[in-house]
Amino acid sequence: MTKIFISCALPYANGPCHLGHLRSTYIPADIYARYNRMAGNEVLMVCATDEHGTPIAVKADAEGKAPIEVAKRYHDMIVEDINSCDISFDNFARTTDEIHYKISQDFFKYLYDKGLIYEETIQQLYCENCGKFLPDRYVEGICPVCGAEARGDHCEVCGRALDPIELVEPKCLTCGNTPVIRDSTQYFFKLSHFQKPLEEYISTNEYLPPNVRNYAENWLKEGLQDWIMTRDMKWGIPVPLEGAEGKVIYVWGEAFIGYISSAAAWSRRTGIPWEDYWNGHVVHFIGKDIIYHHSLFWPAMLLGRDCKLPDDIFAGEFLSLEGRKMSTSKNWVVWVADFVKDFDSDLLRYYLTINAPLNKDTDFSWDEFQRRINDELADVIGNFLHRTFTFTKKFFDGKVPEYKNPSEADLEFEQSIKELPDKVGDLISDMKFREGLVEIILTAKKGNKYFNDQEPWKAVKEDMEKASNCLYLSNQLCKAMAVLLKPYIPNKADAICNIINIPTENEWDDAKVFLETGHEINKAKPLFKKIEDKVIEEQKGKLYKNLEDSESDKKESKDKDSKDKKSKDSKKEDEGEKNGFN
Ligand code: B3M
Ligand code: ZN
Repeated sequence: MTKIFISCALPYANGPCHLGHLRSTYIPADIYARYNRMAGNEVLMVCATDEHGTPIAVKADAEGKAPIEVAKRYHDMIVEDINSCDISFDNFARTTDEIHYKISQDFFKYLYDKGLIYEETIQQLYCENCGKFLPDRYVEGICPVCGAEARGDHCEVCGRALDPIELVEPKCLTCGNTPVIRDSTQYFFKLSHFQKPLEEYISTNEYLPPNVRNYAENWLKEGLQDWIMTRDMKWGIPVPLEGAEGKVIYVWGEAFIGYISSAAAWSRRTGIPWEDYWNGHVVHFIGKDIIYHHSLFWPAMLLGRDCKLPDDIFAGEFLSLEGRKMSTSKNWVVWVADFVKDFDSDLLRYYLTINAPLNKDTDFSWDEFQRRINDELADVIGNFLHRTFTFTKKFFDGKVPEYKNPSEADLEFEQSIKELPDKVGDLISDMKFREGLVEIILTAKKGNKYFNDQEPWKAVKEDMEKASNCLYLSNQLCKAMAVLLKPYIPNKADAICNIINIPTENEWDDAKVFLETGHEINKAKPLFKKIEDKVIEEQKGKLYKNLEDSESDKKESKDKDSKDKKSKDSKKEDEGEKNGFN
């Protein structure tokens, strides 16, 4: 038995969840967690909302609200989204929880006392109109590398991380004025100090997947620079040092600690020490855009804090939508809350898993979603279950029949059923979630072929033993699937268990135990309905309408801006005339 610590990247509390979040982190982490629990390992799976930093502060300013109000609103939405998809976190916390402040400040202090954090005075952008420094997203301008419009900390077009001071034509996001440069004292983390141990960590860690290793190796080749760990802003965790009033810890300097503070809150509640899990096997599930942070910055912080490093960092690649990059600002996105209004969340879990392995970028398309649900879930799995159950009811009084004198075909099919649990389990352990699901579908396909070949509808009249064997084995595959599908589609798996009349909580190896002859099953109901074309057309219609609406909203606000500007300019001209300046 192993203890496993699983975390998912902490979502910023500035918007609800969309399909991208689910695909890259929550669903794979949940499959892994559920499987491991069933396989007898002890799992602690945690997450929290990331509530500091400019993403939330800027949103709050725009709404004229306090950041904590905005964070709370989105925290609640995110929790609902996550629950609606049955993601089985043991604890889901907030980085504004008191325990998180305490652990983060202690962590900072520890690094500072060890000489791993030092002070330096640097130049930063300051808005004289707003009377504040402009960290990260508080400033916009032109990317010095690619010339696109960029935010202070990041250019979405070329993907580069930026220092706001590098921006060409910087403008204060709040008031639009051009900022000035001012000196400010900040605290830096000696990341450069960890070059060698990180090289060692990345090159010797047998679990790291190739995408994480490759990215990390490239950055290590460029050489690590020290990291600025603080910001001049109000919203955040105060720097716990004398003379650092008005400064907060940079959001990326404390967000990771959310993994630990969420686990510590769980320990408080349960009395079980989270450290035992951290000292077991630690897996972080993240999106690929934050590989840098997790493969280098976080391990360096942990090394500085004299802690064990994560064993595995699993980074899901991107999900696009109908062939275009997802964008929340353009409303080119499918929100989880909208999806679950119209469909069972298991369909989403199924599609986002089967669609592509996680180490490949992939696309969500409504047509492809419909095709996979109809052709695979309904026609392959649903059909096999339904024909087995209805046939058993009709010809065997709802009882699992006898198995005697198996034929060659029976033995071969029996073998496939018996091998399935280990095959799928090994693949999931190996983070090959899609491949595990493919094995289940292929076996169900085999089941359908076997059923067709045995022709039990004829055999009940001519060769009862053949019909019995066929239904005996078919029920065994249904049972195995009820157990093995649980990590993937937990609701549907429970519904199958209910029809088969077995408990819904199973161990993985229960899939290997055959139902006894005479075991009574319940009445079948159709589990997977086909999705009609008109339903898909409606979804596509909504999506494109959202895009149009957001484009026309933008146009309106642009027109309004330029009108405002014109009226300001003409006002200035008026004043000029009055004062006789022209
Ligand atoms: N809050 C979200 C992101 O950049 C960020 C993750 C923090 S994980 C410690 O995807
Ligand atoms: Zn300003």
